[in-house]
Amino acid sequence: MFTIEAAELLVVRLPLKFRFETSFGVQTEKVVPLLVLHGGGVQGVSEGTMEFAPMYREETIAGALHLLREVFLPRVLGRPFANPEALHDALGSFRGNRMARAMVEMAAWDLWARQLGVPLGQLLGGRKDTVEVGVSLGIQPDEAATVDVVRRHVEQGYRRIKLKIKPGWDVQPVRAVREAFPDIRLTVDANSAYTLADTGRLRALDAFGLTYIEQPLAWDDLVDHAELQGRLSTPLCLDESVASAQDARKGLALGSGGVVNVKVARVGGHAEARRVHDVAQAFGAPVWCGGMLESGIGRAHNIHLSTLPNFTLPGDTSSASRYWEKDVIEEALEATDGLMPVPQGPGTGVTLDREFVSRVAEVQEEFRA
Ligand code: OSB
Ligand code: MG
Repeated sequence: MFTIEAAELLVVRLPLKFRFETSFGVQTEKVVPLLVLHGGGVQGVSEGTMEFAPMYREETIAGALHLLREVFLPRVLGRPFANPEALHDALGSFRGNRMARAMVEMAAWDLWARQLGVPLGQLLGGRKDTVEVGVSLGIQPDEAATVDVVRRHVEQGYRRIKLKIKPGWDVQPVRAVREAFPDIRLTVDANSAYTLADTGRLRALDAFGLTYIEQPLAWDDLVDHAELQGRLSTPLCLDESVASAQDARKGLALGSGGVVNVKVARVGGHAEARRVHDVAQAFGAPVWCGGMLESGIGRAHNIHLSTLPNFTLPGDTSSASRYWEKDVIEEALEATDGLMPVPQGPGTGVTLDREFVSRVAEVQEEFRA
């Protein structure tokens, strides 16, 4: 049993060290909502991965703050729960808004794991000490810059390179990178920028030995992805269009793809992420852990989730120092030779840098049972 005695909602703004261009547009900073839950003398912390505008999925930071303040926190504060899954069920009657609900669920997993004195990954059923990681590289100004940024990350040992693509920026950069690096594990991510009318362009990518093509079609589509998959030899990987284990089952049963990108917050938290992992495993489909440019808090959650056995492809959880001059946690989360060590100790094993966070926070609110 655990009871959430108090909660803190914090919002910090972090400048990104690189310009991140995708088919959505350009990103140069990250607004990070953090939730701290207190209970039994310890605290659990989570990060929201929704954004200012509903570009990736439908959720927004403003919407999440409203729901946490007015709906979700009042529902869970002061109530005893047998485990984080019971807390998840208490929020289960609400529709959508999985990233906002995941903030409560993920912080509860961290709190619960700390109360039990067990690393989060172990509590979820994971067994690894390190997890394999790759990088997600934004759209570059030209082919030379693309090959250059790939070279720098290959030299750092990342186990997979993912290139962001969009119509008009796809075959050329992929060909240039494949010619320069014939043997690397290479993938592309379109963030829903194509339609079935682009089938010819996407088929041209079959020539480059990509491990998968991530989310080429609409964010809420499974049917057209199945049609496209029938016309391509490269496996499709579903990201945006899997919000639950049921979505994963439907997508894999329809043949909408052969690989699933699991983002813990997108599907509503660790319990549902584990169910997505299990469904994919039953279909013989590998999964990998996606990223949303997280601060150290979300990054640590991703690393622990990635210790489950069917995470057999490298994830997007690259070194925190790629993203931030100053992270919100005290520990460094750094990959060596493409291997990210799983933080040791109870829960996520990372510690909020309170001094830094209270200095830069734009929102700092407390809630009591
Ligand atoms: O589609 O995987 C995506 C970042 C923001 C929104 C969507 C995506 C991404 C990334 C970056 O690819 C992954 C990372 O480095 O965290
Ligand atoms: Mg993606």
